[in-house]
Amino acid sequence: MLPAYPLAAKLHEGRKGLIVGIANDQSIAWGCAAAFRALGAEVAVTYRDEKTKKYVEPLARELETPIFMPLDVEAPGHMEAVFERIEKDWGKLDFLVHSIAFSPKEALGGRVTDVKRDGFITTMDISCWSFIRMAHLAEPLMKDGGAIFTMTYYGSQVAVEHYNIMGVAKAALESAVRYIAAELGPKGIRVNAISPGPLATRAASGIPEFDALLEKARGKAPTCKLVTIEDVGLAVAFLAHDAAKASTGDTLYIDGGYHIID
Ligand code: 0WD
Repeated sequence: MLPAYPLAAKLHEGRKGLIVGIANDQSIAWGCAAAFRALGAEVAVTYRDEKTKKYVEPLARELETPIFMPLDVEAPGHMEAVFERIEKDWGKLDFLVHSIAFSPKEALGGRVTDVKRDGFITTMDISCWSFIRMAHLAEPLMKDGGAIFTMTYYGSQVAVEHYNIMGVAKAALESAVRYIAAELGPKGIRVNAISPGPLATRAASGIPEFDALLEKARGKAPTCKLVTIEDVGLAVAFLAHDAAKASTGDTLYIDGGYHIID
């Protein structure tokens, strides 16, 4: 069920956005899609492959999404096909949420010092380059300006145990956000990274000892709580609104204040 937010206005009525990275109803991307839809936006949704389609399809129905397409960022032409369809059906795009990351088990599970070239390239390709490419494809559709988001994690800033090569990819991603924000800012396109605290999603299940990370987050965050996908979704929807029109190029932490505590 879509959440009923205590906000009188449909803040995103008439706006159209693309959300990439829903794997199931625990996904951060689902939290974002639900928030945008509840606030009046139309959302296009993608699924990675036939396996994930069956989990994403009912969610797409709930969102009344008019564009529901496969998108594997490693598959040649997939990204282009999604943006072409958006161009054809909508002729514009107001916001884009990139919420995907992947690292092969042997790359993620080992030391950064030992990472093999293949694992490094796949990690960077799916977790960072796909964002750069999507920003490139979104630019011509954001004729009246727009807002672009990607998901990062604190392991980009400090060495977080078990986060390993993904921390390196997230540091590159945050840097890409700054450069793209600088480049697209004059066109009224804002670009931000969102850095949520740990959430028990499918992607997170690939990180060894993730439960310990959750416990640490709960214990250290000034709010004494874990964040939820609803928290992240609402923050992204707020940042996509003109109310946040002076915010770009930043990494916004939605982590209950975890990162400010030593
Ligand atoms: O604690 C967490 N869960 C945090 C996640 C804390 C801070 C940041 N993040 C980030 C992740 O690094 C990622 O960038 O948030 C983003 C979304 O992650 P999530 O919501 O935790 O993960 P999940 O629900 O598993 O969705 C990630 C999805 C994949 O799911 P599956 O389970 O099907 O691998 O990323 C997608 C896919 O749907 N994905 C791809 N999509 C297109 N092409 C690809 C690909 N090649 N690879 C993965």
